[in-house]
Amino acid sequence: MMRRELFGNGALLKTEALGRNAVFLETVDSTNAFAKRMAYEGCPHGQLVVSEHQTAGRGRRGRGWSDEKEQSICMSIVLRPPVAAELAPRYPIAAALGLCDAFASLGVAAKIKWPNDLLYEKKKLSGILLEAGFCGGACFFVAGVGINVNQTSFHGEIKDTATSLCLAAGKVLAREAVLCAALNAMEPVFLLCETEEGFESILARYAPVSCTLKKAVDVMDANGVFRGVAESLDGLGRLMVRTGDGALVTVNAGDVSVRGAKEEQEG
Ligand code: BTX
Repeated sequence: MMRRELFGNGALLKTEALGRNAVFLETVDSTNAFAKRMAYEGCPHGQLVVSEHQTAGRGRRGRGWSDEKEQSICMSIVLRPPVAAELAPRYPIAAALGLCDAFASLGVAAKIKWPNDLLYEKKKLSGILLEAGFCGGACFFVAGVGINVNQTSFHGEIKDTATSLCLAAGKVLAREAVLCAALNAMEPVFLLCETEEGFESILARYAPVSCTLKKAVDVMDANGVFRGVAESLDGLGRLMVRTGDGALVTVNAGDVSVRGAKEEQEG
């Protein structure tokens, strides 16, 4: 079990709001579902829900997320920023950048596969699921984060596509330290989402750690697959893809899967 006393005693957690109210669970269906229920009941900005295990961990677009008890981090954070719901797509981009900073501080140079997968040597270390809701006339977001921390092997469909911080860093990591590093790094990046200039500064930092931008990509939407070059992100974090006939197509994270054109990893 993660040691709660190591987490919130001020030694590791440096945030103003993220994680200052925290629920630690043994097992839950999904921390995102639990956090959403707390958000509807009025929990504060920054509320954290952590579980040792999820029985129905959710990925994007109906996919699942698996964990290994006591080896992973499954967490969700309730955000109540003073922004319109339309800005929601900025938040998974910000979360990915914050996690990338956190992993770098732990000695792991991860890359971000748009919109929000953290990869190490092309294998998935971490995934983010951003969900939004409305309550009391204001929107809230739930940022769900799954991190493979100390797993040394994976099974089933992710056997060859997943990795962990432990495998990448070559050592076992204290999950409390990883959790606090993640919260410490995400908080300032979430704040930057509130202004245009702030989000521009996120994009400037995102580009060098992206393994999608400037690459050929296959975009799969409801109508099929098209190929192009991932040129940039727009002010909402949507991917701008230049197709072979010169058109610039805006790609929404919720609608498509993007894959490196050389049949790399799907996400
Ligand atoms: P995603 O849809 O980008 O990725 C899901 C896909 O990733 C799965 O279909 C599977 O192929 C692969 N996968 C599943 N589990 C793992 C894993 N542990 N490591 C590597 N690859 C995996 C990414 O969705 C968003 C995941 C968010 C998970 C967090 S955990 C806390 C919170 N609660 C919740 O229910 N979801 C979020």
